[in-house]
Amino acid sequence: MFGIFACMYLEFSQKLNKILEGVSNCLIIPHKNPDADALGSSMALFVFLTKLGKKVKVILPNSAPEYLEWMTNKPDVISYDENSEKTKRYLSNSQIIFALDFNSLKRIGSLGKEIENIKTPIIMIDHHESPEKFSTLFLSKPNIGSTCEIIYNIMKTINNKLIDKEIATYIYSGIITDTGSFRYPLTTAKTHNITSELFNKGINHTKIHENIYDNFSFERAHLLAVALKNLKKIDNLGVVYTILTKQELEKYNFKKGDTEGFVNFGLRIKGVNVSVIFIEDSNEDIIKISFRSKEKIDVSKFAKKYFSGGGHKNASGGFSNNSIIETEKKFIASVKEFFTR
Ligand SMILES: [Mn+2]
Repeated sequence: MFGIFACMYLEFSQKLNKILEGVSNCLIIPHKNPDADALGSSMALFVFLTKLGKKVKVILPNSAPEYLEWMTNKPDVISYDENSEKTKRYLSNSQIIFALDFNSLKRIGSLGKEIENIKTPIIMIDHHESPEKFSTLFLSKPNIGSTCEIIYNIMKTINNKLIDKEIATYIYSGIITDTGSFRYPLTTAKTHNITSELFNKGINHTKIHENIYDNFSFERAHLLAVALKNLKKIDNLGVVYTILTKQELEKYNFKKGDTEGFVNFGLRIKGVNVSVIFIEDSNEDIIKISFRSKEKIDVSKFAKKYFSGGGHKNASGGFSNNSIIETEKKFIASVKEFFTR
């Protein structure tokens, strides 16, 4: 029907409010391998819509990592990979679908096929670059640090009084993870204003940080040590990278989410502007790649050009179908081509 780029919260929120008036069954879908922003925005909206008197379900394309299970531990939250029949039922019952923290159906894996041709209106709310057109109404704000910040503003516009401590806790979780605890460039005075409002809702910020960050298993700490030990640098270009092989992951009993944040450590080295991690995925038989960079360097362009990826300017992902050795070779050559121009 209509899409809106860079529209005002007020305009979007009013349109959404109007749509919600005629709707009682809502569905929320975040991206696959959900992080705290995807889950935070989904769970905040879940509670908010429930308080508005709606019946709400959340479908995760795959289940949340263990350290974020405290966010999703509710009977109305299911994962598609474990409940495909229930998912289909929920899909056919829903009158509106929210797509949160992603802007391309590729980001929800095989669940994308289930909603590709669905007639139910889809509302997309997201902050990644280059949104694809699969939604009925969308709010795309690549200049905002987290989807949680966007969804907070929408909820605040619709009914500020409904925002309680639980909602505030989810929102804070997404904000801190997607802003790197308020240090990434997209952190603004507005982000801090929102945080102040969340504090006034009674959040326990210390506890939230502990829940999200102080949750390493002993083996995960060892796996981090391996990732740091494997770190290599590409001379004079301020680029470092590391590799975790299948064998290393197995040795330290790798669980989904264990390598989260490892790539950021490379940026702590003086003079380093780009940090990359290659992780051999034995399930999908590909090498998953994460890219991080400092302010001016756009790794999403690099990821897109050489490794079929994309994402944000300073935080992107990609993959390779080749072997580790070939991938590493290609990477070094690409870095030399891309960063010496
Ligand atoms: Mn996000």
